[in-house]
Amino acid sequence: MRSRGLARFALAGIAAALAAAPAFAQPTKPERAPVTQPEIRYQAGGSPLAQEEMHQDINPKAPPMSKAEFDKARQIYFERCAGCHGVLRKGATGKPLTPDITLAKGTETLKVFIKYGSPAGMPNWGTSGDMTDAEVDLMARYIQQTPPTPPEWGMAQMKATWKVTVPPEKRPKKKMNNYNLDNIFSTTLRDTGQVALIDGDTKKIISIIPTGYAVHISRISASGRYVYVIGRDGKINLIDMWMERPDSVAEIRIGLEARSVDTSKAKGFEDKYAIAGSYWPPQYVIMKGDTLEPLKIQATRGMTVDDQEYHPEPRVASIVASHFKPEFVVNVKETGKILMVDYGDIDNLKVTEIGAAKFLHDGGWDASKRYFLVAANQSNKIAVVDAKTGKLVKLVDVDKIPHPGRGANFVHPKFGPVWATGHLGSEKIALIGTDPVKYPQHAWKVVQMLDGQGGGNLFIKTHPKSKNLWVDTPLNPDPKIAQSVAVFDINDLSKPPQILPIGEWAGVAEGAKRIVQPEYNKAGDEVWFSVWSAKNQESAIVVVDDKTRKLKAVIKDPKLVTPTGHFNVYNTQRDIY
Ligand code: DHE
Repeated sequence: MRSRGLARFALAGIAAALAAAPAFAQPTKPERAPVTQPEIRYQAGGSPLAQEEMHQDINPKAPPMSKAEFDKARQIYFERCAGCHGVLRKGATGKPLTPDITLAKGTETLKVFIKYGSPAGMPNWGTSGDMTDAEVDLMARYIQQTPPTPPEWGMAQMKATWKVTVPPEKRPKKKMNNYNLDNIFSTTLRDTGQVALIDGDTKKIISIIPTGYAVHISRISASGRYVYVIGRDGKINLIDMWMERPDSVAEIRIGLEARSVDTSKAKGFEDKYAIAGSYWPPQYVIMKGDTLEPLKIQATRGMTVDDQEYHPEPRVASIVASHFKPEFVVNVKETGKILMVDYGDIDNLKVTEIGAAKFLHDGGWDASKRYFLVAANQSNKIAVVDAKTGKLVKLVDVDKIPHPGRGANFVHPKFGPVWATGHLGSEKIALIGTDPVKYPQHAWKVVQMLDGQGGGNLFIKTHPKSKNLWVDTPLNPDPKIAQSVAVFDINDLSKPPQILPIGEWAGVAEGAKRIVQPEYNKAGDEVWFSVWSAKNQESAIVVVDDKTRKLKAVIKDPKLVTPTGHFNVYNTQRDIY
């Protein structure tokens, strides 16, 4: 393997190639829309399952492979392909690559697609120089083998990885530092497996804390004392912000691959429980909030919402905590089900299962925090759930591959309160009415579509005190667009957005400089952006004055390696976005 960069996206578009290419028939009517480059770039992050030992099942019909070859190909598959095609290759957002399909194609045909790619989105691995001919041949043979299954991860495995480094009785009884905790940012340092705690007032790094592999998100406990950080490898770190120097006090591995964590927020349950969901095994676990002791594991395997077929690996995507009920909202990607998990009595757990739409991903509350809006990304829909009644309110059609992060809430001058999402697959920004009492005619409808800079949007943000709506486009293939952000004036949304060259402002010499995730400080008068370059290049954080839209500060430090998400304590704790 000569280069790992582009190769991370290998095979991600095989499904599209299978559907669209003449050799595989039906060239004129692909079953799925072609896979776009932003989609491939987004979904093909390496899976930690690449490191797991798995059993090789010899299928006499598949081309022979030695154990060494099988292990090498398995590693490549989990680093690049599993995100779209699934751990068991049964298809996820990409098509299935099970032996019944691939054996019929045969090695030579599969090799052509891996080597040359296809206009439908399959990268040209061989001709780009990312894969040698031998590696192309290896992968063509591998995807004809019986898919190996990674191990399960139950209570025994969780307990074996659970460590309380500072037990609750040895922790401070009050805040022991002078930091303004509300305005600290927990910033993901993706490729070093760390978070940086940054003081929002002084813009200085307080500490760098080792966490799981390719750490994904941070969430804050109801009291604001604890920060929970989860890595893609399912490792959670619990950080105590009351310590003289905030640090990790407990950790656990809740699965082999994961993305989501949250904490109980209802009255009487503040800081009591944490919950995390995993991609593999497909399950979620409720833990003690102050120690991460695992208490209850629930599987998510089951039937899909539409055709009601069994899905063996429905991944747990976003999880949020209700602010007024002892309930976690757990979004199960491949089955398209939203689970309202009542943690009021976890020995007699009550779970309300709401059928929504397949491929649930990320989402957030409306401004009243009664309604939860979540993207069913490959279904091009936003599902709206009423957390008070525990019912689906509406499936709202939006544009191609909505990706809200947690979305953005503001009061539209004409349509009243709206929640906004951008899209990975188009330049559109959809505004959905969220007030069924005062604006029933607009509720749960797309009341306006704005035109942003282009596709490849991941996150969108505003603040109750601001009149700006910020939209990033880090996955747009045009570097100029990926390195800048669009900002709309909420008072006059007919005006085109202003484009700010954040990457340029960072003063970083070279690098991808993708601008990702606008995040407000506590006061709502500054917006922070990560300038995300490669691991061996300089990255930065750029702080913009919200009112003037002018550069306010650039945070640079050799330790700020690949910053991506950042989470302001106050805003994250209270779900202000
Ligand atoms: Fe994320 C949130 C999954 C790639 C940065 N990401 C989420 C959530 C899920 C998810 C399920 C919602 C968590 C929640 O709210 O409980 N992300 C995935 C993937 O499966 C995917 C597509 C591929 C992968 O291999 O992981 C993926 N994500 C990325 C990235 O490449 C990003 C841009 C950079 C990075 O750090 O890896 C990225 N994801 C984020 C961020 C959030 C997130 C910053 C939190 C957004 C928020 O505002 O809450």
